[in-house]
Amino acid sequence: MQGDAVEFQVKDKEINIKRTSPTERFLAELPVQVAKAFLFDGKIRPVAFTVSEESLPVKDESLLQRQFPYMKTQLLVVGAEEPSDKIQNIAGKRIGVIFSGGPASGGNNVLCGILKALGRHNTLIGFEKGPDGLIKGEGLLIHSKKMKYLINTGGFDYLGTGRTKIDSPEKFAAVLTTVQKYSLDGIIIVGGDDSNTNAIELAEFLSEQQNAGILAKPCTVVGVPKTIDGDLQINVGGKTLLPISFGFYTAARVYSKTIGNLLTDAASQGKSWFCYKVMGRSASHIALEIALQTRPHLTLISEEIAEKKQSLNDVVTYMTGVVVNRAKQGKYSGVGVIPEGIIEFIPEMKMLILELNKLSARLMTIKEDLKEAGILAENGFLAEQNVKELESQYGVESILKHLHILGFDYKLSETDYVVREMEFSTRVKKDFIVSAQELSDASKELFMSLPDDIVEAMLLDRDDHGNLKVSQIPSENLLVRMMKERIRDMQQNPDHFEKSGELHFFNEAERMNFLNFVFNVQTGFLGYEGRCGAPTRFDADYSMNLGLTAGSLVLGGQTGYMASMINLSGGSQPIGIPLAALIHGEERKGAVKPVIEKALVKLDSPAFQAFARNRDTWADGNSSRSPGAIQYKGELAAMMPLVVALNTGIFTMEEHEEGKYPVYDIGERRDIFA
Ligand code: FBP
Repeated sequence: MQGDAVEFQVKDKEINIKRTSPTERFLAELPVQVAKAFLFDGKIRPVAFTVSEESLPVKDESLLQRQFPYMKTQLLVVGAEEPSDKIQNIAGKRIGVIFSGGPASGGNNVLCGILKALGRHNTLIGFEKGPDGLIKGEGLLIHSKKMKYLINTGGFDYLGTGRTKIDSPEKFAAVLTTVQKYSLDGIIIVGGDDSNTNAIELAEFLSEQQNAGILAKPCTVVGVPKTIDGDLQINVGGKTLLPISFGFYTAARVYSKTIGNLLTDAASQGKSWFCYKVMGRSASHIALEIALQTRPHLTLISEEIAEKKQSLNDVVTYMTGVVVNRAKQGKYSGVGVIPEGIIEFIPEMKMLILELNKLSARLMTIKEDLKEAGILAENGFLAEQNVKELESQYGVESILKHLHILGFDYKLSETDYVVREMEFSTRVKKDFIVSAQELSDASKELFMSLPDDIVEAMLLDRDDHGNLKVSQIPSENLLVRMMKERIRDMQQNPDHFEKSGELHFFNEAERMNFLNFVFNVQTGFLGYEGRCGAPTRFDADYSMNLGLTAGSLVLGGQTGYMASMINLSGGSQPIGIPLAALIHGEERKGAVKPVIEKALVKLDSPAFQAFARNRDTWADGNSSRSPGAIQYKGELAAMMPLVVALNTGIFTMEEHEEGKYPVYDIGERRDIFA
């Protein structure tokens, strides 16, 4: 049983954030905006939340009842009836915190916000390397002296992060031990959709433990919306409850600066194209924000491709069309933006990935079984064992087939199979997979036609949450290769393409421009360089306030909620969003699992509509923009993400056309050390 006064030891880790550059020193002093709700007599304090009348519509009622009976679905708001001095006098609480998933700028400001909310009489304990830290159970003290090193820095380099899913009875039991060891009253999980799924599952589990009398006091769990992907956005009945996740804007601005520079380069040299993939996993919010910021010649939005059921061939036809139209006008350079997750949105690729995912999930089970049976050793495998015992389960044929797909060769001796790990060539791996007869005919054909680098990336192990590692798939190379082939065919046989209607020249000059065109193209990937830059002022302020909200939620004993700030251009207010309302069933690792639904780009959203209305004009290249470096001083520092400004009605595209920019207003600018 967990007692109230457990003695505990917490490591005080030396901080490795040195802040020696002039910019870092400047940012250490930069005050952040704090919402009025958190200001009491000029001091930053936690707020008390009350349960609003409003219940959010749930996505899957029966799933909720089955899996999350303890979780609530009402919104939490700062209400007048709950006196804030009560929460401000709370003392002796111990709150754990982890970062989870990929890094995003603003994470350290979340820590500062939580610290500020907890005040001097409660304790914040960080666990390193994400959920693994909670499982391992070695906490470190995060105290206010660290704030001057952490505030307004990018990255998670103080606490670290990880992608482990808390998904087995052993892992849950280990977290319970950590909760008991540190006598935790709350845990804050700073993460994306998968990490917030971890949060609600842990919230439910810890509620059960308390109800069963195993935990003597409640330990609540609260999430903070983090991810550069921007796919945590919540809008219910036209009301924005979560405008964006923190970290999105910084990453998008870092990439926009580079795309803006490439646009200027393309216009300067006039002879090369740049086709860049940009991070964002599934959703294309980042690609859309970059497009609105820089107006490149060509941008793909995955959600549109899926909605219009465009095939790989259709996508290549569209892209080639933009390049060829420019070439006809003698414009031989340009910039294309490709969203990271595109491959999963092209219907035939999606089908292939689903089939490969199923195969991969089964292979993992078989691999575990083979290990358990001693046929495969833990570390690198060289085992000479009789496989007879597995015969009854899978049949020898099946084992051998799967061993091949897993990358193992075998030899049959008198009594034993000798199994050995092999580096098979991609060609051989492809043959094994196809011979396993697990793919449909259409997928088989597509799979065999894909180049080796794409196949290799598709066969990589899935992450702990069952996600394909889309950042490793060089989709930009695949598309460019296909465009090159198409343009070469067109140039070799223009009459044929003219007859089929795919090529049209208004005059001889256009024809000559096209025939003389050499499609020089460089590809690139903008990804990791955007995740840990110093936060924009928007992210710095927003994440600090999310930290204050999360700290207030745990102090108030709320569980299964995600911190959010609404009304970003009007002073801003903190709210708590019930995670239960965001859960739906989704296929992961070959089975349907409860997960938080990702917010994808909506084709009827004002941000997408603004892009769609203008992209043909932007293809021309005369309207491209270069947003330049992130600003910290002056009016440009107050800029906010265009997708948020457009989607929440803060700003219109017409104002953007006029050269105005959207600004946010969270509250009052404060030196948080005071
Ligand atoms: P989170 O959603 O966990 O914040 O991660 C976002 C992301 O940066 C994606 O855009 C990208 O696909 C992925 O992480 C890359 O992950 P990894 O760091 O494991 O390579």
